[in-house]
Amino acid sequence: AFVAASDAYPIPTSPDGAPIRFSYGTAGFRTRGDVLASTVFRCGAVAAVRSAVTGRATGIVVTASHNPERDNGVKLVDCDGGMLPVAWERHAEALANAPGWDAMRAAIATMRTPAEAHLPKHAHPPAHAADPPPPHVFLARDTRPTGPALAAAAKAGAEAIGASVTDLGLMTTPQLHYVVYASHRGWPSAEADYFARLARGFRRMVAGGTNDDDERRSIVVDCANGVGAAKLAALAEAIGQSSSDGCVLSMDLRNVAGESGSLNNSVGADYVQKEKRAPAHGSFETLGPSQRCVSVDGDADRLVYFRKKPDGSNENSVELFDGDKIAALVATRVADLLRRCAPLNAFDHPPLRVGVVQTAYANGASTAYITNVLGVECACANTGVKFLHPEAEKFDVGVYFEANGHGTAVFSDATIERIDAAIERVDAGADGGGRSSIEQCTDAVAALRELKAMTEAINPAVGDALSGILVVEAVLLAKGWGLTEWGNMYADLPSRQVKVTVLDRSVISVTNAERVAVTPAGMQAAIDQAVGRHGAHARAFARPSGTEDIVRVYAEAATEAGAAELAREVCGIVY
Ligand code: NG1
Ligand code: ZN
Repeated sequence: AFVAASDAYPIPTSPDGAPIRFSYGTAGFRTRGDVLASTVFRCGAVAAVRSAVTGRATGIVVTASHNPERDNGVKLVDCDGGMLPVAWERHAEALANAPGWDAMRAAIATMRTPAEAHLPKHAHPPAHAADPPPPHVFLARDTRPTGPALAAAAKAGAEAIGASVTDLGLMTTPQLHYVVYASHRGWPSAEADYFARLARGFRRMVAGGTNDDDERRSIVVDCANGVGAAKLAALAEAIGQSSSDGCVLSMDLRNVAGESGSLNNSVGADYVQKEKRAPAHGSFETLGPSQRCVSVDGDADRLVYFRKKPDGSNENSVELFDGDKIAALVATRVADLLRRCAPLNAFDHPPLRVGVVQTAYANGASTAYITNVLGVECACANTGVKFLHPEAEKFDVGVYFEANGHGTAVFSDATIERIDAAIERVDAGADGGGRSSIEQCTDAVAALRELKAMTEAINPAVGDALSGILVVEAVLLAKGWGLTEWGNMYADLPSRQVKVTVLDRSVISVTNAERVAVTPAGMQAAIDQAVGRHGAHARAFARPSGTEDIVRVYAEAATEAGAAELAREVCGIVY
């Protein structure tokens, strides 16, 4: 049925008549929306086959995240709510490019071989292995104009394989991940359950806190004219923004209109982080330097905070609080809370391992802060959430963020069980010494409850701008911090990120979390020499992008001039 239905979704051709080739990049297939129907139809089939193989529901999101509005893309969500196994990216690519019926049948047959199952670590076995449930796929899309037609293609592809499809309409990427994650665990997984969970976690994190200061309470949110706008409005409602008493956070949503062509257009987290400028729309130029602002991207899986530079040298240049700063803030709070929990003796045997996972793009000052000041382990992974998330899962509590603002905190199942068990003991007054000793531990109990609340406010499946905002706001409120105090954690080293266009970026191969070039011969030695000339704090690397046909050069140094000069030198070496 599938191969027959595929005739309605032919592979498009480029102007020279050759079929367009589609590749699965850092985050799925992504290109111009008007050529994607065949790919999305076939991805519907991949999601359905993946569901059949795992015996669990999978997910598919039609989105191109921070890309321009004319683009679209498709991200596949594995049955545990995480990313598709890397081996299956190749299967998806084989099916997307299969030239005819036989090639399609062969690609699907390969996916179905038991050796290719790659079941996720936490996958529960199908309830009735001998009589597996019919495949089931959750589907969502962002606000792009090509979204409805492409979502219909995804649905057709999955149904042609025999899957039932739950079309959730407009959703952020992390919402869809959460739906699949929750359904896998047998939890309520409707959109309302997602909002309720986040809001409950947030309210409990800030329990007892008050915020009478209007300026401290309000944040201005740049929604990138994307799907995050409507969802943030719903979230604001869920945390009780409109109720008059007890409101501790009020969100002023900007760039919500979603007029044609406005998505990610000089707005959104990617723009703000890369340009270090306030969004060009939404009247940000009228805000003062004390106003806390946050930008999300087109599918609301990234967030960066910012404020106007107090010196006002350029009216739109901003002080950025990027993914590194968010990770440092969250890790600090987790470490604080665990320290305060110590009198409860809940996490000593064995001690909880807390870690932060970064990529090579993390500012060196953040790595130094986490390691030397916070005393928390810091690991470095390859670029892309599919590499960071599994690294974070190696810790009991793993905080991971890419510098661009994509990340979350992962509490292992065992850690959550230990937190729950400790809360049960506290509630039963059964902490060895009995009720009186527990009452002596008021602060420890408050810390324990806040830790539990944080596990609820955070999206456990994947990085999520909505839950990220709640967690950052709750931590700032609890610490009594504004952006100045947050910024004082550490000062970023001056850095530059530059794109270099080369004939063939694949000649560059890298190792050691992408920080060292293996090929072409001599390139790394030349980079080392350049770095050596720039003294203490200098660091640089070059790697081929996984989402664009370019090489990314990154350099940092003790001074702005040094970083710029080092970046220029490394670009010269690459070129
Ligand atoms: P590439 O193009 O592979 O560097 C970019 C981002 C990643 C990640 C992916 C997916 C940088 C340096 N790289 O990957 O962090 O977000 O896109 O969207 O920002
Ligand atoms: Zn995104």
